[in-house]
Amino acid sequence: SGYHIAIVGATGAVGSKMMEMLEEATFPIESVTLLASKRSAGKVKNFKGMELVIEETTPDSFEGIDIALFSAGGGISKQFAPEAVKRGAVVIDNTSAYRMDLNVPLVVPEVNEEALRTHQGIIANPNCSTIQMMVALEPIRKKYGLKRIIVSTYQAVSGAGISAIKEMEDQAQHMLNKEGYEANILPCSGDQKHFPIAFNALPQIDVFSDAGYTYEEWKMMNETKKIMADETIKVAATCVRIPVVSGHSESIYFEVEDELATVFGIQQELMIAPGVVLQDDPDTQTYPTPLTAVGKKETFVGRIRKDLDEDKGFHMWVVSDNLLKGAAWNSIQIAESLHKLDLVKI
Ligand code: A2P
Ligand code: 11C
Repeated sequence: SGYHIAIVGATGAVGSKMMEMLEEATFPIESVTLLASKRSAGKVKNFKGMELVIEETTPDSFEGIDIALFSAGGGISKQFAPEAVKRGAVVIDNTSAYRMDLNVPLVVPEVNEEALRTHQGIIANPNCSTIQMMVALEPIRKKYGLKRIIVSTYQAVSGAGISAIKEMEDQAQHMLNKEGYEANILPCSGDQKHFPIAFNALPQIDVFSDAGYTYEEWKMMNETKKIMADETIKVAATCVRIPVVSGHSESIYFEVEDELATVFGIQQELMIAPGVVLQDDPDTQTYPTPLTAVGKKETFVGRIRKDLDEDKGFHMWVVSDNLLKGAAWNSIQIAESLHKLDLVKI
């Protein structure tokens, strides 16, 4: 009578939020299975007043599961998502493991919910910084067309997981106490050098890849084209980590096709757009910040203004909770959409 749901990575920064968001889901839930590594097996977490015991993730964990939400790193998704699908589950994967696979829909429900109809068992949740950019740009693209995006991000530390948050807090404490400090995780746990994030800004998220761009930047560029189903949109990204716990911010320059586009017209579109909250009034210093966006499911937009040299160019500032719309909430929304479109086998 309801779905059997599994969360892989239930102890992590995103997995914990998935549990919270699942508590607010409107589709019927029969059971919730919490999965993590062997290290966490036996620990207890609360869901809707029930005590659930965390289990180690194994292929058999997915027996009888209808919807499996993955957020335990790309390697775990590669290892276990096919096992879950083999056992009849539909996988909503919050890692980058399958995002660019041709057989895998990459979905932001406000933008391309219909892409879910082609799923073959695995659905990918886009990167957090891509998601909030898509939510803010899609209404503008629909009305005025979109030719080009140049984005710079100001990304929160929680995007790199719980251990990165702890590292930032420790560094800040030590620096304020004028003590020595260590850097072992950021900018990227898989890279050779590490730099402090407290009182700093790091122009590297994930490892470097082709043409001098990092993977995070490539994700934003490639995922945008896939989600908007338009290979011709020009996209360039610079991704920067700043010492904020949660809430990614983005400075977005974009060029539209329609020369009749105005700031007022864009504001009107964003005011009625799903998932968007417009906070844009310089006279009253109204604009979004990470601290005001954190804990909310929406994407907040402000500072919309025309470029002074390029007729069809505009700038805006976009903020969203990277763990919610950027990850857990978008995944639960995908599950809601799958239920609505009757795309879960049960
Ligand atoms: P665990 O807490 O047992 O290590 P974060 O992104 O916040 O760092 O969280 C990563 C998540 O991925 C955690 O829930 C973590 O569980 C989980 N994880 C790590 N390794 C494995 C594994 N081998 N199998 C399943 N889950 C894993
Ligand atoms: C960050 N965007 O803020 C990353 C986290 O591809 O799902 C998410 C990485 C991903 O560090």
